[in-house]
This record gives sequence, C-alpha cells and structure tokens, in this order.
Amino acid sequence: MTRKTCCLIGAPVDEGAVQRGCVMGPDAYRTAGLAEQLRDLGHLVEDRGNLSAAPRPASHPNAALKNLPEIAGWVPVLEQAAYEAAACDMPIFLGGNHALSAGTVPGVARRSAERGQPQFVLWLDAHPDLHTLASTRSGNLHGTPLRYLIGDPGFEDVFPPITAPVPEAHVCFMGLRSVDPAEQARLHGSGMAVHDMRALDERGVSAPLLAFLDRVKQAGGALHVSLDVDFLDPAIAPAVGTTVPGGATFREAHLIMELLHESGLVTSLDLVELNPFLDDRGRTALLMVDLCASLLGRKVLDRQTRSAA
Ligand code: 6HN
Ligand code: MN
Ligand code: MN
Ligand code: MN
Repeated sequence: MTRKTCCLIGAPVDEGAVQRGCVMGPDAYRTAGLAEQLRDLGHLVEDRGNLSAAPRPASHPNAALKNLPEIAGWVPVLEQAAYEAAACDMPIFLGGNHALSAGTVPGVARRSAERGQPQFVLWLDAHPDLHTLASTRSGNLHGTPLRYLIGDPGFEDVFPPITAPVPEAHVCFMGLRSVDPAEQARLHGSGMAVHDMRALDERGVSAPLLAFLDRVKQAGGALHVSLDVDFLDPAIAPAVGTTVPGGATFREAHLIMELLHESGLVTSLDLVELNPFLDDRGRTALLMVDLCASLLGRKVLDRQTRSAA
C-alpha cells in the first residue's frame, strides 16, 4: 500500500448548524484514535491542531440567516488553510459543521487548478446543501456550501470571490433523502450526478460510485470527499443535529470507502457535522474514524486472498 502523509486540520466550526456542539468534533476524532489508526496502516500523520477565525462584518437581506459574520470569518481562513494543506498527500479536515466546506473545497480546488488538475467532489450526505443565502429558510449556513463552491452567484460581499469553482458536472451526490424545494430546483437538469437513497436501494452503492470514479480517472482529476455524519443511518450514527431516517448502512458506507481507497483517486477529505454532545459513548466518532481508516486502506483481507468469483 502506498504510504501517505495525512495532515489533520481541526476546523471547529460551531456556528451554522442547528445545534451547538460541532466545536468538539476535532477533539472527538482525536479521542477516538484517528491518528493512531492511520499510523497503524503505515501512514505518516501530522496533526496540525485546530484553526480559529474571528468574525467579519457581513450582512444580507435574508433575515433568517444565522451567524453570518462568524461564517464569513471562517471561510477565507479555511480556504487559505486548505490551499496550504493541499500540499500534503492527504489533508483531512476535522469538522465542525458543513459550512466549513465553503472554505476547504475552494482551497483545495485552487491548488488543483495550479497543478492543472480538474477538481471533482463526492458529497456523501442526506442533504445537498445547495441553498443560496437568499433561499435558505432555516438560515443555517451548513445548508449552503455546495452552492457557493460551484461558483453560483448570491454570495458576493459575504464570502470571497471563488478562484477555482468546481464545475457542476464534477459533483456527485450519494445518500440524499432530504431536499428542499429550492435545492430540488437547482438539481433539476443540472450536470450534477444525483444518487439519492432510492437509487442506492435499487442499484447498490458500487455501480454509481464506480461510474463516477471512472470519470474522475479519465479526466486525470483530483477528488475531494465530503462526508457528512448524516449520510449514515441515525441508528448507527446518532451524533448529528440533522438526523434523517433511512441512511446508509455500516456496510454500504464501508464499501464506498473501500472502493475509494482502491481507486487511488481521493486527494482530500472533510469529516463534518459530528456533534459529540449528541453521541452515545463515542460510537459515532469511532465509526467515522473507522470509515476514514477504510478510505486509507484498511481491509479484512488482501485482494489476492479473497476468492475471485
Ligand atoms: N447539512 N436543508 C436543510 C436546511 O436547513 O437548509 C438542512 C441542511 C443540513 C445541512 O447537511 O450539512
Ligand atoms: Mn451536509
Ligand atoms: Mn446533512
Ligand atoms: Mn448517475
């Protein structure tokens, strides 16, 4: 297996979610043994500690928006940190709620663009997080990062202009099962690959994922994976403020990670939305660490030992 340098970057973004508590996410991953697991697999691990950001003055006509100055402060800090971390083989951003991807994805995409590599994004989530600042009803900014990072208008004067927007045709969703009308309208007829839970029920996870990975490979692309805890079924992953029944099972999630590892295409990863305050004896944190280990090469048997047919 290729030994990688994994850089852990804590992004304790608390504002922007339904419930407070994601601030404890990075430390929960550390407590659950993320670095040790990755070292056991033979990787080098550099824990770069936690980022912090001061609020920046920001306003918008949508009165529902919550914590806009806090997230407006986080986004450029995360973008720059992600751009720098992308020099590492495998930056792993420890969230923090999903608003953080408005910084991490544009940051790694800026690095990929400099390398002449097209950026792709796999969004593993119950939600598409495709609201604009105007369309969100909840006002929770974790519902908006994907819309910003594909370069859509509506974020001017709040978040920085995007240097390297991810083309919508390079986005793949898996696990969707809670989509608001404004998000549905944006998805309809878009170039995004949309595999909701029904599609995964009918087709399984492997065919849709392998089709997407093939596209990434053909393009010589870099692949960022954004893993939201609520992608998983709440029965196995209770520690998230936005649980939706009917999520991915333990084996579906692991199979995705195993296929991602075998592809060799993943260049960066977000672990988002873990709220340790809602966990049950650390089981969600431990499961997320386990999934991360699968993505970085843990398997029960090597390919030669497993029966071929
Ligand atoms: N997440 N669509 C809902 C909203 O409030 O806009 C839920 C967002 C969930 C955000 O999954 O990171
Ligand atoms: Mn999300
Ligand atoms: Mn979600
Ligand atoms: Mn498809």
